[in-house]
Amino acid sequence: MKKKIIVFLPAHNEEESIPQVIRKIPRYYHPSVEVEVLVIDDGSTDATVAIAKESGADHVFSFKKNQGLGAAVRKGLQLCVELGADIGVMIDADNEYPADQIPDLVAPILAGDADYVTGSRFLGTIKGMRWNRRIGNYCFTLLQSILLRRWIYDGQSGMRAFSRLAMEHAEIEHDYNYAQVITLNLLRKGFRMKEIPIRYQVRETGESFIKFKAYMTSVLPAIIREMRKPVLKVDQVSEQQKVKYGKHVTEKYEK
Ligand SMILES: Nc1nc2c(ncn2[C@@H]2O[C@H](COP(=O)(O)OP(=O)(O)OP(=O)(O)O)[C@@H](O)[C@H]2O)c(=O)[nH]1
Ligand SMILES: [Mg+2]
Repeated sequence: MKKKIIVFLPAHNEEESIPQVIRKIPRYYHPSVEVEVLVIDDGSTDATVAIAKESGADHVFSFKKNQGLGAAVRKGLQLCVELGADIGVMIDADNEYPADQIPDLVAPILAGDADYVTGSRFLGTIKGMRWNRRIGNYCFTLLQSILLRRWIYDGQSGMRAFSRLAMEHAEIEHDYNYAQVITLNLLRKGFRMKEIPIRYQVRETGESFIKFKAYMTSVLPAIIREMRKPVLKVDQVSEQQKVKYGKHVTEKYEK
């Protein structure tokens, strides 16, 4: 049976870049997968929604008012589950991340080797990231590595894939962002994470939502809340995953 992959894009006023991202998403790259595109429009006031539909988005969900990136990703994961996805992929709508590498991102989940795969810019290539952003990325990634007691290369990636089980269990502690808290949450629950190298190119259009003060005052307290809250381990995740995404899928996929 075909595996359904839903690629979702959280988007806030990205009319210029969203068509380029949607058009780059590989749709028919293998006979045993089907790919759909979902846009989570977070109260955009430009033509993001109309342009996303024109560019081939299969589903568009709109928040009437801007809710924040954390809320948009939470909604994206929930809708992927409701729409019957076996795998959910999130990718930023600002055309900084390589949509053509989505097949590489989902491969470890299809193979049953991981539940959560992130695209790592620091294992791959980076074009145009400013030095302050680079330092911020290193610091927040190091913090996650320390809290989880395992090495992470890129804790703020805007390109990630989730197994269905991971989507069902992922909790996002705050509405402002998801990047750090979702990794802490999934790994604390025992999900298996893998990072793969990706190419990254800083945005050429639109505006970054990151503001230093808001980032510090929202993200740090949310990390503390996430680490303090008790979570249930998802036991035997690997066994369930192996049954669900058996090796035959991988073998077919690799041909
Ligand atoms: N839901 C939601 N999404 C947003 C918001 N602001 C930005 N986004 C989307 O989230 C994604 C990432 O936002 P960016 O502003 O590029 O943040 P970033 O990539 O971490 O930062 P940069 O390195 O500056 O690009 C993009 O697809 C945006 O359209 C927002 O307020 N709400
Ligand atoms: Mg960006």
